[in-house]
Amino acid sequence: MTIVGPGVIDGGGSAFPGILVQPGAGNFTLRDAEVKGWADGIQVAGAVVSLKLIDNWIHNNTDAGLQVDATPSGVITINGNLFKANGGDGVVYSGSGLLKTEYNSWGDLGGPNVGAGDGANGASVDFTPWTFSELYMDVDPPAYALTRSVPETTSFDVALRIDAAKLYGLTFQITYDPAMLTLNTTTFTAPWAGGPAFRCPRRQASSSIAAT
Ligand SMILES: [Ca+2]
Ligand SMILES: [Ca+2]
Repeated sequence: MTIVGPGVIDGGGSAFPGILVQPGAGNFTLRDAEVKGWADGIQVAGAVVSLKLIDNWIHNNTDAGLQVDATPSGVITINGNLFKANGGDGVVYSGSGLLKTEYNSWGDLGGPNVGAGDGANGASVDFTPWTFSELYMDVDPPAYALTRSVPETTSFDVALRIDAAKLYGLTFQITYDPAMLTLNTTTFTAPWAGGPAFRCPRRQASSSIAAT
């Protein structure tokens, strides 16, 4: 079975798992979905053959983000997911050996089990290396703080900042009300353009926006 987003699977506080993969299932794939508001976000309730969880956002479930109850066989690919703000661990694994969950994000630059990061038991889950990205906008220069008042027709700068680790790349979308603002220019400077691929906390791009 394959579920491909984008889309939200929202339990609204349900006591059940958002997705229950039954023992004996084969080739379950979940990609580009948001799973929130359940007990376990995804429960793999027994041994399955091949499992692919790619680029999902699994957050704010009251128990585990992903719970795998037995040892899977075949091709196991669990990459590019963000496990964040789940009540239990981000990933719980009860099978034998280590469940490979490399190149996922856990909600903290430092990885799982620290700061705001979801939990993961290193004795059962291989979560190293992990990724991280957090994009945010700020007025530029930042001394103006989060809000800034300008007269109509005046241009001002905003900066796009990111805390990130071990990403090959990322995409983002800036939205604004074209009735209120005009985008003048967007400037990308190194390392946004061809910069270091690994560990680049707090990089900056700038945009000039005019109040119309
Ligand atoms: Ca559970
Ligand atoms: Ca590893």
